[in-house]
Amino acid sequence: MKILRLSLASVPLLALSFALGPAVAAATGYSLFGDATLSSSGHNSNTAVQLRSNVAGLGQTSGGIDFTVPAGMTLSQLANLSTDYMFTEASCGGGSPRFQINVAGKNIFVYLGPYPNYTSCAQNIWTSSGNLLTASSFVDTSQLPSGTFYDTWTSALTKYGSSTVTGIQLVTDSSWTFGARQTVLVDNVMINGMVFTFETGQGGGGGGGNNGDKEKCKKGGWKDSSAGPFKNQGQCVSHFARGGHDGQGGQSSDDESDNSNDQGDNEDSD
Ligand SMILES: [Ca+2]
Repeated sequence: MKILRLSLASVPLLALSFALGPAVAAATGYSLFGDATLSSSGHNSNTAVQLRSNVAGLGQTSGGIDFTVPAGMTLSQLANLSTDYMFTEASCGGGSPRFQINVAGKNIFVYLGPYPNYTSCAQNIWTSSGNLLTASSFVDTSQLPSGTFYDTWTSALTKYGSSTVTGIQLVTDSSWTFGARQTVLVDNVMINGMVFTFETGQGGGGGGGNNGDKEKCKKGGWKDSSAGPFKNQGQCVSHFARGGHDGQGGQSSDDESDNSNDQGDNEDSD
């Protein structure tokens, strides 16, 4: 649990990791579909994603998150899959919520909730799935050749380990089994080393300086900023306000044109 609780101080670390390699880059790579919305009640945080399955005729009957995975990743390279979740309406059952691991144009399903029925999830309490892909974890490979509903992850890897994973979704769509709306909040989805916290500005979009980066200067974030070192918050804000190119981060090679004495001029700008 502790490992999933990203504090504000972790944000610059994520940004740094982004700069060093692709592993964390996809932490911002997700999209919502169906009845899925950002919710202001995250797990020890400001934001989660609310997924809903509405009964037929009263809205969309499914909601989900589509995660971007690293290009070329094979099933055998997938070692960790988990999420925090909390039901606010109905429960788990009827085959959802579930992760869908896309391989060979089909899905491997990984169900949330207690084995073997994946039913009777509690309401209004955050629960961590733990890693759903341990060697003895059960996954549903019945869509694939030689697959079966209760397949172990080890067995799945033996059969399909070299297959490319083209995407991963987290879906809920079981209103049909409850005859009522099914609503679940999910947060801190972990796919290998990538953690999706759904917080505003997570990862900064990877596109260089912007307002999201500027925000990270606040509340002491300037001390840990990977773009630094900075002398104070104002200098950090100023750096990103200029698009991250003012040379205060030590890369002053070709920025002489606008170096009009920018030391300390923004210390109280916010
Ligand atoms: Ca969150």
